[in-house]
Amino acid sequence: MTDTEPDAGEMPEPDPAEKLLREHEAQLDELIADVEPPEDDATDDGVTLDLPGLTLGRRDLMKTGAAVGVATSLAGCSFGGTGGGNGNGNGASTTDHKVPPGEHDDYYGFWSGGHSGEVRVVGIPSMRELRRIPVFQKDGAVGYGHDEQTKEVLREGGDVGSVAGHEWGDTHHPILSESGGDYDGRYLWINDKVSGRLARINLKYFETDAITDIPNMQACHGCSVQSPDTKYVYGVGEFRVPVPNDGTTDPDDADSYWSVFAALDPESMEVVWQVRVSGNLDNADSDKEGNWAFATGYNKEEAFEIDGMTHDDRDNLKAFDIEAIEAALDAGEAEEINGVPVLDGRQDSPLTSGSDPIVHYIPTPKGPHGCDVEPSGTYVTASGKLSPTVTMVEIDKIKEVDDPEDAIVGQPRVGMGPLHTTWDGRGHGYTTLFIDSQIAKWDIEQAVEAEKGSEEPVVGTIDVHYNPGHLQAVEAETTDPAGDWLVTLNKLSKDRFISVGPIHPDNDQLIAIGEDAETETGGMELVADHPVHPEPHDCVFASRDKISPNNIWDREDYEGEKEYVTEDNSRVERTGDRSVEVYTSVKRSEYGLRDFTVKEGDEVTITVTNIESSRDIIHGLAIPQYAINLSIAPQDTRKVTFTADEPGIYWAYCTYFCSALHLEMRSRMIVEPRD
Ligand code: RUQ
Ligand code: CUA
Repeated sequence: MTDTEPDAGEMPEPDPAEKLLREHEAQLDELIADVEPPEDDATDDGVTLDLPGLTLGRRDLMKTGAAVGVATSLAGCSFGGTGGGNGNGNGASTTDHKVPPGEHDDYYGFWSGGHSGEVRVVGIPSMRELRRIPVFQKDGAVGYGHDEQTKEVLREGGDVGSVAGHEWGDTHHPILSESGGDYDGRYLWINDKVSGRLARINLKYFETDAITDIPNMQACHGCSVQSPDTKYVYGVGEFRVPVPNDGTTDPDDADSYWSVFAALDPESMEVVWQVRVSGNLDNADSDKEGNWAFATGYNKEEAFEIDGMTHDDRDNLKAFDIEAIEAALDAGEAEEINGVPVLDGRQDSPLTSGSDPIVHYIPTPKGPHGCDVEPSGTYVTASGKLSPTVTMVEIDKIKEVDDPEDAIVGQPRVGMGPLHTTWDGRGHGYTTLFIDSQIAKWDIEQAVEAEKGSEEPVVGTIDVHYNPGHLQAVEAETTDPAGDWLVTLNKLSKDRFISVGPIHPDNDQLIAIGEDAETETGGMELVADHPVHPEPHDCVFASRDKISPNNIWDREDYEGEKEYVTEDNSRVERTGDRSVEVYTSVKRSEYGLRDFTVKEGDEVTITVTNIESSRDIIHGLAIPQYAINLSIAPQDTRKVTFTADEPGIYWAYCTYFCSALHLEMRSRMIVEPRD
């Protein structure tokens, strides 16, 4: 008990983290209770994993592992009541992450916002939230989805409102465009796990400029770009869905459910190809040379319920051979389905056998989750989730070996519930341990040398609070990570902050990783806790000199037909019996038109230009009775079209406090009755 927790009466409540572990174990017990243990180590398709030093029986993976996890956690952690200190007892922080007033952060951090459907921009190391970029839903704060240009982005992404799931998004994996293996500051892509959608943010303006609704897919989960030059952007379809889903499918026919791996063109955002695979897909990454994409997955059983999904001992890591895929497309092997070419990459497809399979299925322990290629591009890792290990595949071996499992060259035992792995560029991996509530730091080369299943490669662990999902080190997805900071995105915060009611914030923690010390933590030092609105999943960091947004709009970048409206050409133009165009400039503290008159029933288009050229002077135009809410940045022009169906006089006002005369800054829309 800590004094920040509510008084639960006479009985002392079990320590929250301990309770969580017990619950988790109980869940695992329940999960495996009805499942027959396998007769031997063979899986249904006859693949066996002979890994010295590691028992991969089902009970070892799940039940025993959980028990070990509990023991380790109780011994190694100091749960609750330790305030902001480092749980491993290193005392006060010596690593200063504070950025003094007026000074700038070293890194841009881009965070997914989960089912808030947005992307957040956070400065590192201060952890200050700098902005939120709405992606999959309207946002009144910046007028996104209120003007015609951004309405069109949402419309293209699947008619907001016409499909229930398109009312919002669930963003997980932000990913930056690359040139030569480094971030080039042009774009950021983000998935939507609600629907099969992928969106692009233009980093010149930090605004969403495209959303693609990917056919044949529900739940675009993993998201990655093809290094080193962003040849493709990948969207990974997690759920298996009937194609077509028109009511003709036999619900029990697993073969009519699809999960696809999709490649999009980074510029046009069109789907270039899809590969249909066996089992569910999860996370993705690419190699560093443009030859491979990888995806973890689960439910190789293709079952519909959890007990069936967890029946076998193993799942697999899929390696997509880009050259073989492109050759198969050229050879006309694709079938066009709902407008996109689809290759059959299922395990029993002719395209996955022979000398040049388009997909290699590499067997792994059950339910691999995080899929991460380390900076040198030698190994791709699949973090165990249900196994206490990280599986390391040597990329160059994938094509060489006859038996795909021979490409597995390391399998360090890192702890309980490994989810995601990141890199410092000095030869270490860092893996989140969801069940242990820790991060394990391990040595990449030692992990290859050591016996599979050995704990030896682990050089230190640090407690985090609590239950981490993703973690990300600065610039870890480039070939040359900076290696000074790491952020862990913890799913639960529990007692870390004053209570704000039953829906708690998540807790993002900043960890200094610049020093490789021979301490219990291997030099990792916890330096800050940051509460976050639910629910970020992942983040990505770029050095601040790699991103250079515009501070005001450049007229050459206007999207579509838009006039730059000056004070002098502010005007009302009748374009038809029932249509009117209104053009107005805006500046501190007036609109080019102090009022404008239209007729009842007119279709009205208002075009507004912010003629300011001063940085950070934004103006709004709101007419609440007609749900008009524009935000116009300096030198930008935005439009909105609506029908003026109710006669009356309506104030149009500015929504940004832009000057001492902001309150007086008005215009009037007069809607005359049609006689
Ligand atoms: S997932 S907590 Cu959506 Cu990236 Cu692993
Ligand atoms: Cu413009 Cu207030």
